[in-house]
Amino acid sequence: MRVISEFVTSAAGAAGFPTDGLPELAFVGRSNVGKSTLINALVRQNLARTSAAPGKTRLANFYRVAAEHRPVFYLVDLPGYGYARGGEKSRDEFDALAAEYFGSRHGGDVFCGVLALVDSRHPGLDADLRAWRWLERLGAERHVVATKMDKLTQADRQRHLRELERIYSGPVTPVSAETGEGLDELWKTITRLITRP
Ligand SMILES: Nc1nc2c(ncn2[C@@H]2O[C@H](COP(=O)(O)OP(=O)(O)O)[C@@H](O)[C@H]2O)c(=O)[nH]1
Ligand SMILES: [Mg+2]
Repeated sequence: MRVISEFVTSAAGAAGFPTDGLPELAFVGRSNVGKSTLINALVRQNLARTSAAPGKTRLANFYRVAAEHRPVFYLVDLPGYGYARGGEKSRDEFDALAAEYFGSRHGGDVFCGVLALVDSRHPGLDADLRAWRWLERLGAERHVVATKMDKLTQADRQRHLRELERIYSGPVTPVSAETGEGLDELWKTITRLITRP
């Protein structure tokens, strides 16, 4: 599959969000869960800035993506939530910008789906569940992605995936940006999420 992607803009608030009405796919998850790395793996390009030090993305970054047989859409890299050492500040930044982002998208003209990323090593974290419920109240189309599967032992893989599917009451897509596991499967889900029913 051919994928063409480009950085479009960074926005600190609604005034900076794109206005051309393309569908959007937002990446939501804790700082350091692997949002930017997964974006790069999906588009096979070094598009999003990644960092070993959590809590670096303070803005919503928009990337325009044209992939074969799919509508052109924006990938949206939102700030991570729940980075303890950043304290309340980074949580507030996620909350404020995410609320503004989803507020402007929900019920508006822009069609927006969400990938909720959770670390496969830590199923059922409070911060992840809070974000998941919050997205539910918004009525957003959501799908759970378990990141960093390469870090799990064979025994933990099945155990953690079953646990995640129980907690989130539905299918979870296991991925690894390191090995490429699950990326083709995830592209199928993305196509569904960015296509208006
Ligand atoms: N082993 C492994 N490390 C990963 C994977 N995805 C991300 N990472 C690492 O996790 C750290 C945080 O990734 P990043 O994409 O910046 O997280 P973000 O804060 O959610 O955008 C970086 O050191 C990445 O190299 C993965 O699939 N496997
Ligand atoms: Mg990031």
